[in-house]
Amino acid sequence: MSQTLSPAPHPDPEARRGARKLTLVSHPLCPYVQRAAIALHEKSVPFTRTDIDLAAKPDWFLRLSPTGKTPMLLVGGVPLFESAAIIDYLDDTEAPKLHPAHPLERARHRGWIQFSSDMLDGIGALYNAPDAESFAARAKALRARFERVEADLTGPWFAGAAFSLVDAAFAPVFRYFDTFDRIGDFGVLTGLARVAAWRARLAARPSVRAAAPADYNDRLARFLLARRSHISALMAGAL
Ligand SMILES: N[C@@H](CCC(=O)N[C@@H](CS)C(=O)NCC(=O)O)C(=O)O
Repeated sequence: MSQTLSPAPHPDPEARRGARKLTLVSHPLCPYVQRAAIALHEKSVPFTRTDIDLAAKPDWFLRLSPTGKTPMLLVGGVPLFESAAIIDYLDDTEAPKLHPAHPLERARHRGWIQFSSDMLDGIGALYNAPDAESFAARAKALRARFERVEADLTGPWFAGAAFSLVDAAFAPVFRYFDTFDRIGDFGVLTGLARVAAWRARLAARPSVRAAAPADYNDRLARFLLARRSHISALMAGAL
């Protein structure tokens, strides 16, 4: 009887990692990339980060990525796309687990990760608002989402004592406000005490600090100024 055997895993963990070299294809300002970088750091997984110019996407990237968006994680040459799928894969393959073990809780966490993606869309809508009126309406809509977060947040991390992928997904949301706060108080986070404590805790987490370049705030400020939107006009006086 013939038998098909898969090769035995190499006994050396470093050699095993080598067979599955990880490259995170990134953009310095991309909040979705930060999710993956945070998960990799939390799991102490070595990886190479390759930044690309999203205004002039390289051919190799377009060939590999069906969406043409960052992040893309190359796993030994296999392209993974969509940040939620990437962090799920990392959680399936690398310890410690950052998703809850219970399927019901895990599904709830995935819902909150999608909620944070919708908030990133809301942040994009805010910084692209063309005038004061639309800016105020978009700030109000974003605040309503943060009020919902304030109500559902357990603390000290989103779901209690353990740092989870929901924390990894929200950290880049808050990072925008480090730059927004230099421009003005848009009333989005005002008076949300539990959210404020969570934001401060996330900002101090080594994985969160390492997920964006040191000059992130200055890069983001330049990006916002170039939008020629309402926020750019506010910045002309504030920065
Ligand atoms: N749903 C995607 C969103 C990724 C995304 O929007 N990436 C942006 C940069 S932060 C991008 O690559 N934009 C370039 C483009 O859309 O052409 C995910 O979660 O990975």
